[in-house]
Parts: sequence; C-alpha cells; structure tokens
Amino acid sequence: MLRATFTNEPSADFSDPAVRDAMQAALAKVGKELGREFPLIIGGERRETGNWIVSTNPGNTDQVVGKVAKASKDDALDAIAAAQDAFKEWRKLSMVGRASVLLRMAAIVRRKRFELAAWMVYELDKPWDEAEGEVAEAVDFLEWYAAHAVKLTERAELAHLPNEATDYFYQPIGVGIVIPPWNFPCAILTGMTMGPIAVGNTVVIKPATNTPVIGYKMVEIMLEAGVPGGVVNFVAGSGSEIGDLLVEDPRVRFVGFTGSKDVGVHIFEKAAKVQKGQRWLKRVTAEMGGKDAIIVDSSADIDAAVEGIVTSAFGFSGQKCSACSRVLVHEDVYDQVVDGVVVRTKAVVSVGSGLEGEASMGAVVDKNQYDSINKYIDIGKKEAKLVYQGDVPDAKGYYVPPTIFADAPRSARIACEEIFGPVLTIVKVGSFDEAIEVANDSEYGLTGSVYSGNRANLERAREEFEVGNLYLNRKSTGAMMGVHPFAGVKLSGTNSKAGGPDYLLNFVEAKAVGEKL
Ligand code: TAP
Repeated sequence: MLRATFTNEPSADFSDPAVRDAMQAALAKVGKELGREFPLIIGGERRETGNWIVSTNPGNTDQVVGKVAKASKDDALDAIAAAQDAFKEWRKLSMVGRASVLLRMAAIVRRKRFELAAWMVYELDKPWDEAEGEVAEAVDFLEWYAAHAVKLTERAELAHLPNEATDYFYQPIGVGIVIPPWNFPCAILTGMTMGPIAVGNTVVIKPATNTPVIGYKMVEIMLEAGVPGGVVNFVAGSGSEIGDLLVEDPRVRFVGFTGSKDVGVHIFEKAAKVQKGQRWLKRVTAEMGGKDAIIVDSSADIDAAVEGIVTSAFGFSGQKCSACSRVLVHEDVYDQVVDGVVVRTKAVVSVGSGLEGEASMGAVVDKNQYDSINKYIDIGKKEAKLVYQGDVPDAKGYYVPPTIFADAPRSARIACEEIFGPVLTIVKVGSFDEAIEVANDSEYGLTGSVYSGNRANLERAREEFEVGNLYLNRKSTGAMMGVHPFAGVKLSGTNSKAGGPDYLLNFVEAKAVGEKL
C-alpha cells in the first residue's frame, strides 16, 4: 500500500489553458462560499463560541473570506483534554495504519488542489502558482512522512551480548501544540500536524489569526481522511491570548512552532519551565525568521545570479522565510549585478490582485505588515540608495511595490533586520572572505546562496556559511520536501528539518530493552 519510493508532486502548469480554466472554476466555486462561519473542532465536535475571527482578503480588504470561531481559554484547555484522551488509543495503532491515513489525506488534497489553492488566493492574495505549489508541497509532506513513519518501525542494529537479547525502538510521546505561520498555512500546517500524528501523537492546532479558514479546511480533510476526532483538534484564537496557556499546560509533551524569532524565543522559554504536575521536559521545535543572503562572487555567472536574486527576493512578495533579502556582491561585478537586478525586476515583477492570476506579486498579508514594511522602506531611504521601486495597483489592498536599495552599509538596519516583504538590500563587499563574514554576521541562519565559478570558494561556503539550507549557484527559495530538508540554525530555529529523514525523530522517544537469556 505504501509507495516504496517518494517523488515530489508536480506543480500545475498555468500556461496550459485547461489548467487556467480549472483554477478559474475553483475560484468561482470558492467565491460563492466566502463569508461562511466555521466552528472550532474539539474531540471531533464542532463548537461555536459567539466570538469570531474575521478573515479578510488582503488584496481587497472589503471581502470577508470567512468567520472562524475564536477560542476562549476554556476551549483551549478542552482541546488539550481531548487530545490527551485520544492519545490512549491512537498511540496503539500500527505505524502502517496511521501512515495509510496520511496517504488517504494526500489523495484528497491532490483531488482538491485547485480548490485549496483558491482559498489561499482569497485569504492571502497568493499568486496562483505559489498557492497551487503550496498544495503540492502539502501532498509531499504527507507522502514523505507516511513513508518515513513506516521506516521508523525498522529495528536499529545494536551490538549483542552472548547472553542478552537487545531491542531498540521508537514510541510516540503524547500531546503536542502546533502553532504554524500564515505564510504557508496549508503546507506547513499540514506537515507540522501530520508528521507528529503519523508517529502516534495527538495534536491541538492553533492556526495563525490571518489564515484560519484554510487551516479549518485542512483539518476538515484530516478528519475526512480518517484522523479520529481528538487526535487532531482545531482551536483558532489569538496567540497572545491563548498561546501561553497552550504552551505552558503540564499535559503538553511537545510544541511545534513556525513563525517569527521573537515569538519562537518566547515559546521556547515558556516551554522550558517545568509546571506543577508536569512529568517530562517538553520538546520544542521552533523554526523562525531569517535575513537570507545571496553572495555574488567575482567569478559568478551574472545572468544566473540576477535571475536567482529576483526570483528569491520577490516571489510571494518576499513573504517566504527563505526569501533573499540581502545581496552581498563582490566589487568587481557590483555595478553589473545592481543594474541587472533592476532591469530584470522591472521586466518580470508585477504587482496586482492574486485573483486575476496575472501579476507575480499580490498584496502583503495585513495592515501591520504593510505598515512595518513601509517603515523599513522609509528607513532604507535614509540608510542607502533607492535604485528601484515598482508600481502598485489602485486597489483597496495592502500592496507594496518591489523595492531595491543599493550601496547599503553592512550594518544598515535594512541589511540586518528581517523585513518580510518585497524589499531587497544590496551591499558591496571587497572580497569573498568579506562576503562570508558579512553573511555570518547575523543572528539568523536560515537560507543562503552563493553564485561563484570558483570551486574553492564554493567549498568554503559549504563549510563556513552559517545557514541550515545552503544553495550553490541557484536561488535561495523553492526547497522541495525530501530533496532539501528545511530548517535553519542560530536564531532561525531548532533545525528540525521539515521534509527530511530525521524530522519524525522530534516526536518520538527511543526505548532500549535488554533481556537476559
Ligand atoms: P508570528 O507572528 O510569530 O506568528 C506565528 C504563530 O505564532 C501564529 O500562529 C501566532 O498567532 C502565534 N503566536 C503569536 N504569539 C504567540 C504566543 N505568545 N504564544 C503562542 N503562539 C503565539 O509569525 P508570522 O508572522 O505568522 O510568520 C512570519 C514569520 O515566520 C517570519 O519571521 C518568517 O521568517 C517565519 N517563518 C519561518 C519559517 C521557517 S521554516 N523557519 C517558515 C515560515 C515562516 P497569531 O496569528 O494569533 O498571532
């Protein structure tokens, strides 16, 4: 039943008119469902709370995508109780049995790919290809974790004693809280939830407040695929209101978080404190922000570097944790690279409503992000030279133009702080040594790329560039599950490596048994 080998789910080709028609049909179908109310799901029961999180389209702020019940503290505690109860039985199911639920979910997600993508077009103003690509990534997470959960049942080889039989195997650990970000509300939420569930744990999901509707849709599919109520629970609510309560609860065994550095550090600290009645140390996987750099060496293929920089910087409006936000260019090729990046951005980056499926960038996620990015653009105008700023549509949405600063000092705020929008900062360096030094002079260590024709420099970067995901002569975005296991180092995260061979080990504990013969 389980696939012996894993292959990545191919993305749809939107240059094919039939594919575009399918996406238009999904947008029309979902368009008729906008504005509906969605409950919490606790122990398999739907629950309304009288309070709502109203999710709107950031590209058209008058458009309500849906209203999702907002959890109170009691709702959150009930969800933990339901997960604790469900753990008793779910942990006993065979790994193959649980993995088959993931494969069933993958099949449903695959069938609903355009519909799920359409929900993200409405809820995030995500461009069609990015939204559909994310759905394909959710399929990858499910099939990869299904296969790797089964692999975990293989007994490890141990040394033997002549008169003792030894055994070593993995067991699930318990109730987890899953706190995903809004930027990949389908794929990351699915991976963070179904990985731990595959190996026998139970989960309470608190979706990001900006994207609760797509979160609800994914949980519905989990239940449809056969995840029992209670094994997965859905409590939408504000992180600042119910986050600490969920993380601190002594019944919780692990916390999976993906989001900003500040919130991740806060959660890490809260989870570290052993609460009254708690009988374990909590595990935390916290995958956080970045200030991802692309280095362009003097020997680089400049056209390839320019293409990689522009794609990495402006895809999904720079709202990917892997987005390139600073470029460190050797002085010998500096002018060529700056000119090339500006020319290419003008040619290929356009801003417009995700709904129309034409523009390469949609709106940014909400007013807070819009204000914060614009604040950084104002700071950048004082710190560096604005070399390009594109246009935005005249629409009621949070549209920010692609913006490029050059000649930035390495210590400029726009060169050091995560902006998480379509703002690119270019810094000139005098040597490859200096490029590596500037790249590493950061609290973050998520992704990085090096464009170079010099083998020695590429090998130096392999060893010395302090990132969790390094790319040589290619863009810094577009990690694929199973191909580029993904997570950062330093204050970019706990390096849990989503979509990698070790990810599931974060959610099991190993037991060694020795039996005297
Ligand atoms: P955050 O603002 O940190 O929010 C992430 C999640 O944490 C949301 O569900 C949020 O809920 C919740 N939260 C907020 N305060 C909390 C608290 N006190 N306790 C528990 N949960 C709390 O990040 P974001 O804006 O959604 O996402 C963007 C960030 O994620 C960027 O920094 C980006 O680099 C990073 N990111 C990293 C990765 C990886 S793999 N490293 C991948 C994607 C994104 P509310 O929405 O209710 O506030």
